[in-house]
Amino acid sequence: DALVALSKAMPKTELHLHIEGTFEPEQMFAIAQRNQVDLKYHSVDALKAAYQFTNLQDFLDLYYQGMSVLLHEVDFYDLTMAYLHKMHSENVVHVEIFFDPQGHLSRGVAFAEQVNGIHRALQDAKQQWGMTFKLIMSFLRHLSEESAFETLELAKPFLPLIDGVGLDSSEVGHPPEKFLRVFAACKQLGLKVTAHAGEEGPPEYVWQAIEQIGVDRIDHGNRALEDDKLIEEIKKRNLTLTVCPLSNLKLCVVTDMTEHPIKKMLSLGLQATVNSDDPAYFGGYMNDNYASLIRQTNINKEELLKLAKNGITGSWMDEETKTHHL
Ligand code: ES4
Ligand code: ZN
Repeated sequence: DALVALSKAMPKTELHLHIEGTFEPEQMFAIAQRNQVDLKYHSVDALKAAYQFTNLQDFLDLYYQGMSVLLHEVDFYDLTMAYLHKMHSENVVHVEIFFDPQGHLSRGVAFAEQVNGIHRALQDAKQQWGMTFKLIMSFLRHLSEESAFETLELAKPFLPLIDGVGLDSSEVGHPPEKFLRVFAACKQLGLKVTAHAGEEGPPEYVWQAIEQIGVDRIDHGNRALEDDKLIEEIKKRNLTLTVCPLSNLKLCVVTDMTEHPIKKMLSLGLQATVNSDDPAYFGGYMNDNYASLIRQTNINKEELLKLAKNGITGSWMDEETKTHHL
């Protein structure tokens, strides 16, 4: 209908996207073959059939298996370019993408191979289409803070290519405060900071991300809605929430899209945005996320435009670039 058409046509940003989560089964098998790596699943259909998750960990187990075929710079380039090509076709004008260096370092893939491949694709997309970007390295929270510090040390020669740091993977049992010192070190280096919080974890983890880490935004943040004081704090600090509707549905953070709280977030005055998280695993890219919200919630035109605008104001673009995109 008309709103879906509008959502497709409007310029959009992606602020919450794991590049390893854009690995489509067809490309995964092609790169596996090229690199002579064995996948546990033996066909595209068998792999796709496994994409049924009841929680975050179910998904993460498959996500780490999938990324295990990425070995060389060109693999990271091809993965990123395929994603950026799709996003250009969906009128996405700016992307801020996460990568998980520890998920590759543990397999002997050097930091340089990862970051150079991803960054070269981002530069090519900027050159070809004027698509702007930020690159965010994410620490795996199920690993130790010491491992995060080691990763930061390996990243140091590449800091000109990296804009910020994030915190992802298994949330419950791994609160933000576990990474207090490494995030302080990142800030000292001038990096922007975000963290997944309140996806499965309690409001307390969102408080920690804000008060102890001092995040510049919050990834997900759904469970912040359980705490009125926390809602006020997020508003006071003008923190953007990078909300991921189809992800929330696939990982059972919401039971049905009709129950998705994004309208509630907007009505509370929270700066919510729409993002795709791990689109190859969750059943859709940017436009699919908007279409699903439009069809399943009674979101209106003003809310739609506000979500897209929040994606620009909540991004880490400089002010001049924001003005250019607004
Ligand atoms: C993730 Cl949806 C989600 N949550 C936490 N960590 C992640 N890594 C990749 N996708
Ligand atoms: Zn995520």
